[in-house]
Amino acid sequence: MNASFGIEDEFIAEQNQKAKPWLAEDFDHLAKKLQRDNVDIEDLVAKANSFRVAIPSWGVGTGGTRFARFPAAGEPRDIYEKLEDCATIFKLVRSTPAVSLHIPWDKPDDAGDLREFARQRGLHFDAMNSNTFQDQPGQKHSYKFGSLTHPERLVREQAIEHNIECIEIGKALGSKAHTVWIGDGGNFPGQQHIRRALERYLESMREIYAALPDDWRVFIEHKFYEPAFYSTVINDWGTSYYCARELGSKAFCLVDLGHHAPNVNIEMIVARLIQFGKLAGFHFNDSKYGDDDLDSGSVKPFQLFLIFNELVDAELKQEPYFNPAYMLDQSHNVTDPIESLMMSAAELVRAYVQAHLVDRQELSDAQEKCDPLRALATLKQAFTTDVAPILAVARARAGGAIDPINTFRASGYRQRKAEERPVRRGTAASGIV
Ligand code: RM4
Ligand code: MN
Ligand code: MN
Repeated sequence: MNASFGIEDEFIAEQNQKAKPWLAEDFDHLAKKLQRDNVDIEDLVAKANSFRVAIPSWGVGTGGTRFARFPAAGEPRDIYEKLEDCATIFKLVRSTPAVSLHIPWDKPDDAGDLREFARQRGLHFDAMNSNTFQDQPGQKHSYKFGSLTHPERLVREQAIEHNIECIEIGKALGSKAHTVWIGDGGNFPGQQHIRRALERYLESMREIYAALPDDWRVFIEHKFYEPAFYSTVINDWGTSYYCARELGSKAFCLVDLGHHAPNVNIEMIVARLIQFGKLAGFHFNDSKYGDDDLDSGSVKPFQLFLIFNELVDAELKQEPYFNPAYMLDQSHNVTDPIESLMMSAAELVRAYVQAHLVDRQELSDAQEKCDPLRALATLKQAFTTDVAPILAVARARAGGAIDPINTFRASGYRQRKAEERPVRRGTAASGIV
């Protein structure tokens, strides 16, 4: 590959220089304020620095709705260019060293070469993702009426094979988990025998499970509707939990925030899965109506905080089997994907740090003494604390940008990529379509 433009460390340092004086002022002020409650700001900086969230390869391309996709200049055209963009995000925000691949969208010709390309940029590979919700050119059997639960054995076998291939590729890339989301279900009442479809799912998943290396986990991702608009096979966390239990100790339940009906209490689902030792992790995004794939924290930041409140509570109590994998899963239709992903990563760190600010003793006392007002006030106290200086200091100390979005814009990265990446005719869209 020809030399390609990258944002230099010196450029980031130069940009940071401009923001340093006011950041120091805000940081000192916040440190004093927190000190009054016996909170050491340095502990929170350390927490911010320890937080990690994976970037989905498909998130760095422009997404689309079922009406249209508006491609932007300088979008990545293949997995190497996607990794370049992921490396840029990592450089600026420092909390995103892992990338999650979707197969066959990102199927590498040479997994060893891809792994090395990632390693040179400080990146590694998070969970693999299979795709049996679309047909690929040249594919023998269609997934129009399902994949792992299709009535025909041959279709199910093809879908199982594909998942096993994802695991094989993942092994070569150093991944340790495989996520299965299927679109299987029915669009009409009566289309599918509801119980039989779930039996077939389990039968197929057992074969995939058997192909997992000992140190791998498999993540079951539920979703209440779409593309099946009447009945979806893995429609909720209860079904997911049942399947994970049936499969065994390497199977866990993954929570994609957008895969729930509006107003569902997702933090409760999270708490339940933690309690049952089956929480796989997350696909973070936000939504107003359904699987909107909006940027994390853009619509319901308080919900995000309450989810992290459960996660931090479990972290501090060292709950067994608690090892959640964090990933973003968003579709960027009207924003620059790199900017959206950076802002979303920061929103997660914000929620994580704020959740660490919750006075757990105070909360527990309020709960035990049946004082709901005090309990809510304790949560609100943490949620309304502006921890932005902590996030910025954490990023800057790790070599990242104090202001990632403006540093990115000032670098001219996207314009440079528009020159380096002219549209290749006939190439598929790189985001979700
Ligand atoms: C699905 C689901 C999966 C993701 C695809 C692209 O709705 O969220 O996690 O792999 O979209
Ligand atoms: Mn998802
Ligand atoms: Mn989704």
